[in-house]
Amino acid sequence: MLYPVLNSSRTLIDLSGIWSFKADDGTGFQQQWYANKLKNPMTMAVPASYNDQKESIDLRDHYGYVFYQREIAIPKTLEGQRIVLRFGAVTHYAKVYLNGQLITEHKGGFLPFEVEIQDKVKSQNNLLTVAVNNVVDYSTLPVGSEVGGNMLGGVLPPVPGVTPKKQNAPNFDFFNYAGIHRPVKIYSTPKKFIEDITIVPSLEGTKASVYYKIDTIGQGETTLTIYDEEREVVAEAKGNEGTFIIENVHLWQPLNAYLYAAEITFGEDRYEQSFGVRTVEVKDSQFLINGKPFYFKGFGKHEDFIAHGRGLDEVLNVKDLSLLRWIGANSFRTSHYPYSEEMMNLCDREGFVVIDETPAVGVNVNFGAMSGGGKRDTFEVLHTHQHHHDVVVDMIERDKNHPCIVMWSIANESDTTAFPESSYNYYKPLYDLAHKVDPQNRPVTIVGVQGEYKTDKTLPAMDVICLNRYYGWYIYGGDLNAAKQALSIELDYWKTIGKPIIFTEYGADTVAGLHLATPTMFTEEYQVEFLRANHEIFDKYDCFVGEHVWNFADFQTIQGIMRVEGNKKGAFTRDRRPKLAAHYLQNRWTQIPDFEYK
Ligand code: BDP
Repeated sequence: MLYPVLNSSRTLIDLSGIWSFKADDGTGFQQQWYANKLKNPMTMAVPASYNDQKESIDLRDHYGYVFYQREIAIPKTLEGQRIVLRFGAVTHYAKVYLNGQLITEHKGGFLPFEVEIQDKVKSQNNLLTVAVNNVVDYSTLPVGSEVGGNMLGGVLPPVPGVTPKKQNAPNFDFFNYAGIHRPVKIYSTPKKFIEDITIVPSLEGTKASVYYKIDTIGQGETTLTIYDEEREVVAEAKGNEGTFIIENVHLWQPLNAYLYAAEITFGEDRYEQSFGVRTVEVKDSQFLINGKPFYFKGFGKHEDFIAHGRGLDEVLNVKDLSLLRWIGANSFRTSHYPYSEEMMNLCDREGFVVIDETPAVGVNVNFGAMSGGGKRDTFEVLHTHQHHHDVVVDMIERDKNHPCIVMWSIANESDTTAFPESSYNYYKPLYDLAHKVDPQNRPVTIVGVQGEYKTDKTLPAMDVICLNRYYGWYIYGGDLNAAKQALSIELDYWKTIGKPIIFTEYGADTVAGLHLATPTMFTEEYQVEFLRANHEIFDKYDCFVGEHVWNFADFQTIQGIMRVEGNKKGAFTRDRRPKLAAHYLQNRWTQIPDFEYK
């Protein structure tokens, strides 16, 4: 799906701003709130999560639907054009009404969707209503418990006769922010238009051979003109599918990006698609970018900030990449959902290397909110199969042209060990699907949870072994010698698989400003010693090709006895102040080269 743009053939209208808003009290659909102006609405900024915009625990913990509303108008100059209403992301389920009519629905909170409206819209006073559902359950990604419980909640049994309020029980460790999280836009195209663009560069010595495919609707001629960064024409082509050559190509390199622009015309329509030329390959136990062994330095992150929750914030994105550069990082994982298109565009320009992850987190009924009693087969209890298939396809279709993305992660910490056969049967088709759908055929992985690793059949079937491990925190917390021994024992096992290993999470909760000369858990000194202990072991293994600390910054979670106003494993605080560990990491990472460390 193309990112919406403004150019000489396409108009772009941004609907960001203050919308009317009302949380459903159970009567919203019955009384057809979408058919008329909301009665006594509150104000709500879009794009952003609604949860933290107002002082109200009921709104913060709201369960179910909310209604967003505003009027839209379409300039008369757009008559005769195709007009599209597009949502960057609505979390988790959206029903969109125009003038009281349902015009589209969408499941999944982290990917875009759109609907043509030229035949449904008047020029003035169109009532646009978006009903948004935040419920997470056995069919959604991420997954929520349907029987209550809270991943971080109380440990004592409930008291008979007490009715707690109905709340989501996320089976994941981040706040279940909801709302219209990414921009809502109207764009126009001519009636005959460019629908999709696929670009697949490959390298032949000093030149690039670039396969392209343009999907168009209607009859017309397609032309391509390829520009370099100086806006010099470096190649031209005609037709909807083919190959062009770029001589003396500039490679897209980590932290040294180079972007070409493909200007495509089709009849009256035009679209400019940027792309980079770089190769990605897993060979033996190395991860090669442009043919050289790459070492991942960086973090798992979150889209998370004060007041706007998970809403798009381009200032924060620029700031975060600036901090990543400052600390000597070269990469991050979009834990635990695909990040905004704006962030992926920015990473293309800045050269950050990205592992792109689906929202499949909590696919594990023997874990967190859903564990209790004997082990159950996750893949029999949950019915996420079709939706999981859809998000893999939609994520790759959205992100396929980004040079910054070097690997797909199809899930985080799923139940790959308790029922290894069921897990393999669930994930192997998704792994194959990701390879099939991706025209660039990037490596595919799943991020593995700490547990009985020797029984796992799923992780060894992936291209890269990605491990989340908490030796020195959830296990052997405070005993770093034991942590190092256990870590070595585990890495000795994974080494035998013969694939590259990346630690996609390791980290220690740390309260900023809490210091002790003798490092104990939660102090800034312990976080440094924890990292140092892990690194001592990582450096002994040639097949260990990447370290992503959990987490880049402190982030919000549900309230509960395990978290003090959120998860505190950040190297930075939630407002982006460096902890002691950030300085330690800067010292280490600026000495580790991006290539050929191992
Ligand atoms: C892992 C999860 C991550 C959590 C982290 C933690 O992948 O989402 O936030 O552990 O406990 O289980 O801090």
